[in-house]
Amino acid sequence: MSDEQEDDIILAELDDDELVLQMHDDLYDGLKEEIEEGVNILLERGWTPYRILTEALVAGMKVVGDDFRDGILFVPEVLLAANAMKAGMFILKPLLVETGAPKMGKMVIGTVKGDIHDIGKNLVAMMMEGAGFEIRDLGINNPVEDYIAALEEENADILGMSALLTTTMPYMKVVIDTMKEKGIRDDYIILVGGAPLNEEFGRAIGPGYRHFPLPARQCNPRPGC
Ligand code: B12
Repeated sequence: MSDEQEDDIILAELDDDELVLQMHDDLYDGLKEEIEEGVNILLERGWTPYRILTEALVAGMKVVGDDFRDGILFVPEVLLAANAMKAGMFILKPLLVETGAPKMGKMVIGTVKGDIHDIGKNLVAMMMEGAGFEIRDLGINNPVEDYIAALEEENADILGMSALLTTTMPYMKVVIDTMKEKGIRDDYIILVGGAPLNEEFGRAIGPGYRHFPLPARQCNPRPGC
């Protein structure tokens, strides 16, 4: 969309449906200030924080995720979109705590030892948070001990691991095997992700592989999901 056309749109003059669609476009274009404005307008119109999160932000990010997967969007655009989404989440987060979005469970997530690629992990954490999961984000470069300690401390339901390098993805198996040795593997749903992973790898290391975006309802609530 050209700047001229963009200038013509006054968000406050759009009706709710038009505004939500415009916010999807603005997220796609990484327009942080417009997202903040849209969120505030919907709040003023009486939308619940949870409805704004799911219908305006999460639904918009799904388009971004799909287009990234399909090679239509590239890393810089995804980063901008994630940044805009974060700005919207920043407004909504305290309100969500107050109003209580449905709680789906607790997830511990981090990139595996040796891997510092965290863009995808951050996106997944944000989307899971948007879907109602409480997130303990361990950041990058996590040894197995950190995952296990956090799972126990948090009494978590889900472990999420991310790896972007062919040299670091085998570490996921180290984590899963250690969990098996300790007899705690079946206490958790394990999700793995990262560009080099595929379904075959997922089956080989244990957990069923799910490609992001992952709507919570698609996650089969049993070990091995
Ligand atoms: C950005 C980037 C970097 C940045 C990372 C910045 C950051 N903060 O993340 C920097 C510059 C630091 C970097 C460094 C390196 N990189 Co790099 N990097 C990339 C690049 C361009 C994009 C990765 C990315 O962010 N994609 C966008 C996100 C959104 O996608 P994603 O991570 O795949 O996540 C999606 C899914 O996979 C999934 N997902 C991800 N995690 C999880 C977790 C769960 C639980 C679930 C359910 C889903 C899920 O959901 C996400 C959304 O759809 C890729 C190339 C590429 N096009 O992939 C190379 C790439 C991954 N890097 C590569 C390499 C080699 C390196 C270096 C070794 C380079 C070097 N010689 O130093 C270092 C390694 C550093 C290290 N130890 O980790 C190679 C890996 C090759 C290989 N076969 O292993 C790639 C493929 C580039 C290439 N073609 O050679 N890199």
